[in-house]
Amino acid sequence: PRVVRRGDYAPPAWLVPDLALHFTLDPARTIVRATLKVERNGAHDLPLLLDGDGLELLALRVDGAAVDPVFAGEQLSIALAGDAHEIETEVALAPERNTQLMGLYASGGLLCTQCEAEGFRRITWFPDRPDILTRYRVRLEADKARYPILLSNGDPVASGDLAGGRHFAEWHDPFPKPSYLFALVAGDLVANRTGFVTRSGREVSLAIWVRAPDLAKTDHALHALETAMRWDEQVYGREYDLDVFNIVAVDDFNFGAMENKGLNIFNSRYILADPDTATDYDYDAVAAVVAHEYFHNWSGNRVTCRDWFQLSLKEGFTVLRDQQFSADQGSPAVKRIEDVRSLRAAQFPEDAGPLAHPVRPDEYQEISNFYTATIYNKGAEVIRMMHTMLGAERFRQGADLYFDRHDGTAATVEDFVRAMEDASGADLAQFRLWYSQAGTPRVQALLSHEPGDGRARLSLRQSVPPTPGQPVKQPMALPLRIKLFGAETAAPLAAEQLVELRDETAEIVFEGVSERPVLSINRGFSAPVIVDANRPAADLAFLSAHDDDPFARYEAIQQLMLDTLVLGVTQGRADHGAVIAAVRATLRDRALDAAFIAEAVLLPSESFIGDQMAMVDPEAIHRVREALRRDLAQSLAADWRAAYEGAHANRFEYSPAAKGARRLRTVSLGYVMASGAPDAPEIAFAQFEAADNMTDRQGALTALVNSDADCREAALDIFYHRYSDNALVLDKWFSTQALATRDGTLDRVIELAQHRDFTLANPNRARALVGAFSVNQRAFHTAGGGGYAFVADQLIALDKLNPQTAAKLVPALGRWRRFDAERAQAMRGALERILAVPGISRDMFEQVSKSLE
Ligand code: B3K
Ligand code: ZN
Repeated sequence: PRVVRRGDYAPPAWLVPDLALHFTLDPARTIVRATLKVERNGAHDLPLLLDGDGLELLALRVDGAAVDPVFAGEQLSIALAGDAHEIETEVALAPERNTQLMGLYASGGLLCTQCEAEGFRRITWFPDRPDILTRYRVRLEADKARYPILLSNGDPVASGDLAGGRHFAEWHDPFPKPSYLFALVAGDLVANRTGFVTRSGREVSLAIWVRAPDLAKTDHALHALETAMRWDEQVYGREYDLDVFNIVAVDDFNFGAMENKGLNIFNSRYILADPDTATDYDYDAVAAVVAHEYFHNWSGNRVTCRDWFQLSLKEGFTVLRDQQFSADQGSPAVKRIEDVRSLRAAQFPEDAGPLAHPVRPDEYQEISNFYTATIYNKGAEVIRMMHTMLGAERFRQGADLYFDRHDGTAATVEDFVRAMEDASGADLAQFRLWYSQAGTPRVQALLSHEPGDGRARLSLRQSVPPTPGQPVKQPMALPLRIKLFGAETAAPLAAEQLVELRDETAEIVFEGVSERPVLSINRGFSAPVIVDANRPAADLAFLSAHDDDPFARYEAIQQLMLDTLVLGVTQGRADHGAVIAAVRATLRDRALDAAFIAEAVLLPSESFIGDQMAMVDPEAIHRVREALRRDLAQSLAADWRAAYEGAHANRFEYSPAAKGARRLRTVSLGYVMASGAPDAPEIAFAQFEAADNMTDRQGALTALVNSDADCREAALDIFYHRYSDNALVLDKWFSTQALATRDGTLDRVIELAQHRDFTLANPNRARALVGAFSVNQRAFHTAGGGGYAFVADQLIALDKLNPQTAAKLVPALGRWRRFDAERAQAMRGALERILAVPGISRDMFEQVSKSLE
């Protein structure tokens, strides 16, 4: 296989300062004419190399004269004598046959593009690498009735009618950009518009483009966009720079959204929201993704990446920025809890498995496989640690310096870290290991107390586990926020400290500690590490009631639950008393807000419990977790009813308080159902029917689908018929069943794959069934290997259509080392079967072969 290495980077031999693109759009056969102005970059006699993929080359001219194409591997090689030339190409493409959804493709009557990372080469011959910054002029021609709206990057400069019912539009983007940020959209679209005046007085016209029936579902996204634009001015001093900002929603999209300059293209699930069809989770995700793509205008577009090894430069930073934004819109504590939960659910397992890679990888076969939780979420944590160590003010100075220094260029991770150092005076030499070493560091923390001399000693020891290609690791720089509380008085024994652990071991001495201290460590999740503090249940219960850091409080109760569950699985039994008491106290604490309570009282997921064990026993984990759930449900039956009633929101409102109430209501409903109370299904069904919003409706449906209640099938039918014309809600219908914790889920999922509404051609639908099922630990690992065989069949079929989306679903099968011999063998068998398919894509080959190693 082709391997691309970071160390092989060389600056481009030729630059392309200007590009004119002319599209004659047609779904069956689109003609693209490109005129590239190229300039020799430095003294050399290398040819110009252009990338192309699946293009039918119709013409090639150099300085106006036709030439015969010469190919060097997949590239077009053009020998040029002078220092500046004009290259013209003409190619044909078939957007309607593009099932990969990379390059120019058709989606629900629209034509649209996706170019990141290497899709532009599927549109025209071009040096498709992010360090070539080009000014684009684009002319689009299309049938006017079918494609009345024609959009591209930058500002509109001309439009008009042509013969034969056709029309044209011309767009000019004044900002030189890498090819991965190119976009066009053609279609029958309507816009939800508003104006925005930037703080320096630029008037920007904002528009969200959708098909007419969806227009009523765009207010939330548009409002989020305005809020994000204002926030970036206030918090990062970053202003928008064009006269228009367009967003288009499309139904077929490989991931969430794309930050093309001035023309963001979104998966419709991250734009469309109304109370009847979107949950609170969806509303939050819409706002977060709209903000994320908008923030890329600076962190990604104005300053872009030199090469794809630097991907986290834009993604890690932009994720941090969207997390900070979302925290500012609601409860920062709950946002932090959610972010850490998803880091642990997606990134920690990645770091612990065969696909582990550093935040700045050293090599790849297919870059699409590196849009990972490590690049995004761990990358965000790494920058968050700099924020923690430098403080908000110095961090902002570092960010300003970074933007000023590198505006209009393609930069590196090293440039970012150096700007932070130069602006703050901090030494981040050792800290850089976070970019080069993979694996989640572990910290052992041991607190001892000598009442006689009033001293407490905290010994810390860190280790970073080996990962593929990195057997030995150096100690990292870990910022740990630490505080001690008195076990009797519940008072803090000293102010919080920010300890920077740099060596393998360290000892911190606290003076004047007269009462027994309780350790609160990694508060706010200040470092993305696994802390093993071995605290007894009593200390965790204490912290869950008294810690003044909300994250630490959440963490304490979750650790208590986790310890109890792991003990239950490994020892066959565990005392539930401490968990029940802690949950009772949390539920009854009037000072806590509902959203926090809902997060805190939810048991760790089956897969997170599995992640704690060297050998995962999915059935035992399910049994032990269900037993604790039932015990909690029955012991606190009255409390759950009270919480359920108390969290009754009257009419739908999207506010932090109303969201929190709905969340607690759904979590409580889950416990009411788990108690086995005879009236529980009726309560759930009543909520299902009476709900005036999707959060309550789907919450009730989930509770029913997870149960054996008779009305579960009726609820599923009602839901299906009510929303049968809404693809995004049907996705929920599929995923709710694929995630079900009850018996028989595998059979149901196999059946659903035959359903008339199931298709692998739509990535959202494929993920809703196959993706959701593969993270349902118990069902996916059903004894006999049927889950693995099912997923392998689906991935083999999907790879033929859409390799990128298929390859994303491989990691579940790659966890075979953590399962018993029989399961491991069946998982490997499934991987080997995929690998043996003739014509397997590069995307799948890389993921599957690495998973087998
Ligand atoms: N930059 C895009 C992701 C592109 C993924 C390509 N495989 C969206 C984002 O992160 O904002
Ligand atoms: Zn991004």
